[in-house]
Amino acid sequence: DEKMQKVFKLTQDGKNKEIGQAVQEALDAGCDPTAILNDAMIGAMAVVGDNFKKEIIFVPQMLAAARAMKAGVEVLKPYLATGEAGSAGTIILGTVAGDLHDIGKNLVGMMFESAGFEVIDLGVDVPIQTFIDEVNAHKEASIVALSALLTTTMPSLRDTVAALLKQPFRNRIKIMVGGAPISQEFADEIGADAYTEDAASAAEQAKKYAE
Ligand code: B1M
Repeated sequence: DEKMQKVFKLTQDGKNKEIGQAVQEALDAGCDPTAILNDAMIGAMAVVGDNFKKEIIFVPQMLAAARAMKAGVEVLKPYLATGEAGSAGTIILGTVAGDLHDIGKNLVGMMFESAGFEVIDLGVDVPIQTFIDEVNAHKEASIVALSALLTTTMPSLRDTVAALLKQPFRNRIKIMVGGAPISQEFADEIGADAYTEDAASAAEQAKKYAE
């Protein structure tokens, strides 16, 4: 579809000024919001990642694509997040130390909110101690959700989970992990309670914990 193609291209080319309107046009034309997100925007990011690996593009272009994706998601957000915010519980969310990627984490946060959770988003490059302090500060929190996007920050995810498991609050929280290089096998190995592949299934899992 032409409208979807445009969103794809503007994400890939990092056109953060134009993308909002293109997303709106796709929505107005009846394109499915989830398809716009998955096929057009995340699809474009996969191409961007590929081109980066092949050294066709470099960090600045990757960053521009990320900005465009964020601008596009802002327009999509009301169409994706349908649930009522509030009462399902509180989730502490962040990208682990050493890792600056936040688009996937933000989508996970959005889906949690949409599933009725209060989300405390600690951002990116979050030190282990910050996670511990925030869980202590929020007695109502029942889930800690950790994102890691680099093979080089998988050890950081491992260390964060290990530190959380040692805390007195361990029995009060479930530890959820995810991100492109993470697998069920790795999650099991490091002792996380749950691994999910994408934002929607992360929210499904959190809902199961909240039941
Ligand atoms: Co980076 N980067 N990056 N990058 N970047 C990748 C990840 C890479 C695969 C590109 C590539 O080489 N093909 C590669 C990693 C390779 C590896 O690990 N071996 C890479 C690299 C190498 C780097 C740098 C080292 C580059 C450099 O400086 N030389 C550097 C590292 C910086 C750091 O973190 N310390 C770097 C920097 C950057 C930017 C800052 C420029 C930018 C990020 C901007 C930002 O996030 N604000 C960036 C980007 C944009 C990418 C790619 C192109 C896109 C990432 C993205 O947003 N994808 C990426 C290539 C790719 O992904 N194909 C790449 C879309 C997003 C929706 O997907 O985050 O996977 P994702 O989230 C998914 C799932 O993983 C899951 O749900 C989401 C979908 O619903 N999920 C969870 C995520 N967290 C979850 C948590 C859960 C459950 C599910 O439960 C708690």
